[in-house]
Amino acid sequence: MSDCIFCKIAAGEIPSTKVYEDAEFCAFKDLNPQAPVHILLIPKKHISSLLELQEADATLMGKLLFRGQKIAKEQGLGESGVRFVFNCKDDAGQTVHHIHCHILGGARLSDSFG
Ligand code: DGP
Repeated sequence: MSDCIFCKIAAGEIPSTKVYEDAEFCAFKDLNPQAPVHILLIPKKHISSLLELQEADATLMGKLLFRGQKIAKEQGLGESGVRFVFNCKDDAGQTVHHIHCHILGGARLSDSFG
């Protein structure tokens, strides 16, 4: 999608600090970190949010979750703990409309969901 900032990051058109990349996914450090480790993991395919996911995307998203597990462990969060978050649409605070998994950890995180 031509005006999507995460598509541009995936394509290397906008700089980011990437921690992982392959043909289908990339992961990069959040510009505005909310925890000592805050990584965004995306599929390169443009999907607006989890709410727009199609049955045909199920394998892709299964692979994304498994990749998220690997990245979390590589970041040293495998024992201490990690939070995986998908914000979807306005009430959840989604600001970038390209599906992304927040990978958060490195400190005791707030219990708040509000
Ligand atoms: P969300 O609220 O779930 O849509 O989170 C979007 C996140 O994306 C937010 O934590 C900030 C981050 N972000 C926005 N623009 C950029 C960018 O250009 N580069 C990077 N690395 N992160 C960005």
